[in-house]
Amino acid sequence: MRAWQRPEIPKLPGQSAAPWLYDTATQALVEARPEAAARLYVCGITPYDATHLGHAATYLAFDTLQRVWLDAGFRVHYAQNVTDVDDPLLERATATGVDWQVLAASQVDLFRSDMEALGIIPPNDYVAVTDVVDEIAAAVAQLWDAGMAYTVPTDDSIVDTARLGTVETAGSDIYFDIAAAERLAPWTLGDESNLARPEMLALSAQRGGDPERPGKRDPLDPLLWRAQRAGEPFWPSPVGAGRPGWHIECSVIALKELGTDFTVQGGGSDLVFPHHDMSAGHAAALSGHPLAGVYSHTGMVAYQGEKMSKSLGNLVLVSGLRAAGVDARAIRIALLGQHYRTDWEWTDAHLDAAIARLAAWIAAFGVDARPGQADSGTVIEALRAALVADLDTPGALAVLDAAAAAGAVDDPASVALAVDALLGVTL
Ligand code: 5CA
Ligand code: ZN
Repeated sequence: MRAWQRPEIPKLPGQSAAPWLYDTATQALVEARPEAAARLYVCGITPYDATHLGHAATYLAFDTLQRVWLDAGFRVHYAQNVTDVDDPLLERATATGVDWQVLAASQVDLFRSDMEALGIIPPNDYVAVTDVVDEIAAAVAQLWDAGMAYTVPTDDSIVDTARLGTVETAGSDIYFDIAAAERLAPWTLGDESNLARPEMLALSAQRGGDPERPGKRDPLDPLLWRAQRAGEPFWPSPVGAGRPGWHIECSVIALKELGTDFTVQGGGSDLVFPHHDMSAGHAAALSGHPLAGVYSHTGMVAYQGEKMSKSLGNLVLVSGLRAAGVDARAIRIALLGQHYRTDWEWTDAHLDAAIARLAAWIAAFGVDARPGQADSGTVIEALRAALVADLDTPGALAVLDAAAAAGAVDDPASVALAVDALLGVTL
């Protein structure tokens, strides 16, 4: 699928070191040092109610990571999915009387235009789930053949019988067998999330799982393939007519585009469990290798006291701010003003502060800035040092604020170039 226009990223003299990132799996800072090319997967949107500032903050964090890798001299291979068929999207389409495909297409278009306006680096591979359903079904069949999947009968599916070995699916849903995968694959439940079972059960119920469903071997076993239901989209497949479960989509797309054991798997902290634990489990079961080396998660942006979320409807949309005439650079600076791993709450004060910052930086480093005595090279190195240390964007912004407040630098254009390359803000 088409992504969006890539921003110009100037090449700077000198270079960053490889970045250090907090890894959710090992709960430690680790050096995200790729061999030649960094391979990054970030979970993409479920296309409705896009693009709110929580989404934007998450994609901006991984944009910053890529800018540091590029500045450190690495190539970057970046893949992202679009969950363009899943329960919440279908529910929204039904509730609003809009065709689900029309809803998804319009929201992906809006997301693209927001990402482009914010100067976010696009993925090299932007993959819609509906474009890889055959590959996902083949992966489900592979898990079945390997003894890591089982059927759960349904009472409301439209029976389409496929034969899996000696078993007739007879309109059954197909689940991942966590216990079998733990025996057969290099993976253990909780490897990424480090959560205990009671927390897992609670989160599974909140985040698309079905721990209460009868007939499952383990309440936490996630759905791999949902058999066809009346009024729902479906695809004929070797595992029966139906549609993909959620976690398997990201495993299949990531393995297809990036291969195994890629550099960083990313997304918001709401995806740590079950989504990233399970996608890593599926990928290990399919490939015999770990999914990724580092599991990186962004904090949640709240608004009016709660996590900004489509289901609550407490949203500030990037497109809304843009339509109100807000400079996209100020939105970017407002988001960069928070560390990517902290949970924080958006208020208009963040935007006002960002607008003031942008003006001060333009005065100090923009085309009309007059050179002075302070050493620009020191400012650029301090900027790099902040970002290398777990993407400390508040630290990077403080470096620029201090330099702007202290009086003129000797080469304002070189600082402006670094702000453009590393923070994606053209002064
Ligand atoms: N399609 C799935 C991932 S496969 C999904 O979670 N889609 S989403 O549209 O709900 O979210 C898209 C991305 O934004 C995810 O990485 C998610 O973790 C992140 N995200 C969602 N809400 C927030 C928020 N309030 N703050 C920060 N990040 C968020
Ligand atoms: Zn995902």
